[in-house]
Amino acid sequence: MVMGRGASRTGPTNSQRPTLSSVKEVAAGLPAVVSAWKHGIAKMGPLESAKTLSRANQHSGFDCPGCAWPDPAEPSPFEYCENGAKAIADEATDKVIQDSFWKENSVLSLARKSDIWLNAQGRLSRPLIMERDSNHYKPIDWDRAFGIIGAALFNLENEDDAYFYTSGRASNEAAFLWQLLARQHGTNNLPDCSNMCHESSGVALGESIGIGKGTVRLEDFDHSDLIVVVGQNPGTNHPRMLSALSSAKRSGSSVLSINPIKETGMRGFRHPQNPIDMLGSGVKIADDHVDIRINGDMALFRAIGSVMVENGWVDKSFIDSSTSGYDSYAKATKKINWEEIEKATGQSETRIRDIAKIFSKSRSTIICWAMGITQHRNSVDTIREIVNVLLLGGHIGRPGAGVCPVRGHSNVQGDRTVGITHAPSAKFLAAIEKTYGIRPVEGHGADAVHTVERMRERGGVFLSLGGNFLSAMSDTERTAEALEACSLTVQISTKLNRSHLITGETSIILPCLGRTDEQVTSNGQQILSVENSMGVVHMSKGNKKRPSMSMRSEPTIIAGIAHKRQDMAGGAIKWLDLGSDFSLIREGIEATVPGFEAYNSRILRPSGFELPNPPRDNKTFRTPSGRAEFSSAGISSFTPDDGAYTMMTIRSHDQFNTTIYTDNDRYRGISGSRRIVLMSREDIQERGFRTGQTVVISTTGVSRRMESGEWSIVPYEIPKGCVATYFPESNHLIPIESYAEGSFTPTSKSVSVIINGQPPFLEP
Ligand SMILES: Nc1nc2c(c(=O)[nH]1)N[C@H]1C(S)=C(S)[C@@H](COP(=O)(O)OP(=O)(O)OC[C@H]3O[C@@H](n4cnc5c(=O)[nH]c(N)nc54)[C@H](O)[C@@H]3O)O[C@H]1N2
Ligand SMILES: Nc1nc2c(c(=O)[nH]1)N[C@H]1C(S)=C(S)[C@@H](COP(=O)(O)OP(=O)(O)OC[C@H]3O[C@@H](n4cnc5c(=O)[nH]c(N)nc54)[C@H](O)[C@@H]3O)O[C@H]1N2
Ligand SMILES: [Mo]
Repeated sequence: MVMGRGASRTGPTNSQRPTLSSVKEVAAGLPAVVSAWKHGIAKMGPLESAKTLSRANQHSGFDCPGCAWPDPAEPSPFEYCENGAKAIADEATDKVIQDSFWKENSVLSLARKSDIWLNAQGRLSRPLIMERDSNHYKPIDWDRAFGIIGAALFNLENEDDAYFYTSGRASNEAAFLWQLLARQHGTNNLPDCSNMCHESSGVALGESIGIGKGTVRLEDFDHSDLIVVVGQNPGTNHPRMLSALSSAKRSGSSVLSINPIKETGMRGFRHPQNPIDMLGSGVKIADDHVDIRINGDMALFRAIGSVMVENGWVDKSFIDSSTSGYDSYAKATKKINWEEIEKATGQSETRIRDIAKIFSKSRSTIICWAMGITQHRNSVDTIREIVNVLLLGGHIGRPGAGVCPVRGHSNVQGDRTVGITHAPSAKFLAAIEKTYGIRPVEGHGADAVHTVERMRERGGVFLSLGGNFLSAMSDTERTAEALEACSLTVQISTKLNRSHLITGETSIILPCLGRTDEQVTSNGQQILSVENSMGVVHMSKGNKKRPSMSMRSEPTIIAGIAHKRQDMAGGAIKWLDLGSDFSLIREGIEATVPGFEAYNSRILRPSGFELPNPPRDNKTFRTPSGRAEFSSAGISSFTPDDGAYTMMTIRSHDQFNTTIYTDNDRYRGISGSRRIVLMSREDIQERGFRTGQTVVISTTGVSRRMESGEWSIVPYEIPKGCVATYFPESNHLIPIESYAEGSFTPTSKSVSVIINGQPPFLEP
């Protein structure tokens, strides 16, 4: 076992100070159009930009890789947003990394480059290997690469020492083959980005309503009275959701925002394709904003529920006919202590009573949430509390109402549906056994947190279908040690990132085609499919000619690895057929996953097809009681250690997860640096800090030292005691042992940190 090549795990620290301007009041509008085109033209050229962007989210085009927001039944000719355009341009770039690059650059030297620089080198175009004791990647042919990987898997003494990571851009077809490879190999170790993302939503919704997904359709937005957006920044991360919100507002809906920060997208929106909007001052989005303290949400929703129960503002007939556990919940609501609620939420009793009144007046309420809710220790309880409030009013299975966890990666929901899970059901495994004649192992495999812990202890073989595990995962140091303890790490990727530089003894990179690329195999042109955040499965067809002939489709690559492994280990899955004719994969999905009847024909319908959703379709709840379950868990909220702050790690406007486009965050008025700490003016004054002053952030409550320097103080409207930094840089400060109870999602939004002025750096 080696302990790595000594490469930097976080890259250089940009010590440049940020330039500050005012926070923007209106999202999208002309600046967004200009920015979208700037990114497109710089990376694809004007003609290609026009051609490629015009196919985004169209019936016959590709699914935008930018997020999982659904497309309207009749998409507009410009069904993309500024940030979707950035994601598309980033993938569809003409720039390709040449072979000479790998001779000129060792991984040690590459690790000293910034994330922006790494990503800007262009598409990965050739299979590459970095052999043991070497510091350089060099080209290898596909067959040899597959052979090395197949043998490494076959030679493992313990099948459970293999880990199959998935990032949420993988199509249904790629994801299904990936889990099939893992199951045939003999493990359920399928960590995925969902473990760091909406896992808490899946767990909580499964317990409360019997399905780990949302229950609203896009049309429901226009039929709702009240839309609550909690712990989510749609202006940046789901910009097309602002069109849905502004349209809902025109139909008479009210929008309530609950967030420690009043994000620009929630302030105002100017639809970039609506000429009236573009001339005017934009639509005001949030009618009211609750500036909640970080992780005060469970207390807030319990208190709202308490006021509703107290006043009898509940839908008795729904509660009687469709739910279970109401009495103990009602009892719990009577026990709340307003002083504690006020402390946790930062909101007064009077204010919360007013908010409860808003809920009580609504006949159809939708609650949307994302990472601000899912990445805390008590996330599962918090989400169940959100559901409690909806159950009180009967807002499940009614038009214009329901739960809406807004997914991140464009196909993260589909990946789960088709079997990417470390906790497969016995029913699914039985179907796999019947269809493929293999005997999958039972029981839970490793999720992301357990993957890090186990690989760090025992090493193994780590294979990654997309993503950037090193930078995305919490505790960068421990994650690096885990990857470096492996005998082999394999990355199937489109672009260069830090996970290619912090590797196992041997490291292999396999360049794959992305969403925007035409998928051609030895069997001709193929189509792929994905599922959006609202359970609609549809086709995705890229049209760009591949920038290099040596790139392959993801399913072809997976099948290549699986075929070599099966050659040695035995088995009868027709891997090479599956890897060249994707309709055969869809037949396999149809045979093993409910809801995919006639997959190959239904996928050709212009707007795809909807998967069954029992709570939404007919108020059926597949819980043990057969009813929706109220939760009466004790109220909890995060309290930082003495003298410490609660830190949330969030996204800027110019990044897609670990892919950083620029150092700017236009809506928040910050440019030139990402190493910033948003802090309230009151805290700044109390501590005697100055704007732009450099500080050191240290995590408290861990036995080892977790410290990170060169962060600049930025005054911001954020509750006292709460601070914010950008992910992924701040992953350095999140301990691997800090995760959500029940879902094991790293607590990226509640970290206890102390912040101290940084002594001036003295040249030795
Ligand atoms: N352009 C772009 N689009 C993306 C992505 C991207 O990086 N860039 N990433 C994609 C992915 S994978 C995902 S999961 C989504 C992420 O989408 P978001 O969840 O919107 O992303 P974050 O930046 O993590 O924002 C979290 C929001 O929650 C708030 N928040 C933090 N803590 C709390 C809390 O305790 N309570 C409340 N009420 N609010 C809180 C923060 O202020 C912030 O507004 O976006 C997807 N879309
Ligand atoms: N501190 C903190 N940490 C977080 C979060 C946070 O809010 N705070 N958010 C978490 C969340 S919500 C998520 S989803 C994870 C994201 O975790 P990941 O999904 O692992 O990370 P990404 O940055 O989306 O992965 C980017 C890389 O994917 C590859 N890629 C892009 N497109 C394709 C494709 O089509 N095919 C293949 N094979 N590869 C492709 C490229 O090489 C690119 O460099 O991060 C999590 N980490
Ligand atoms: Mo995510």
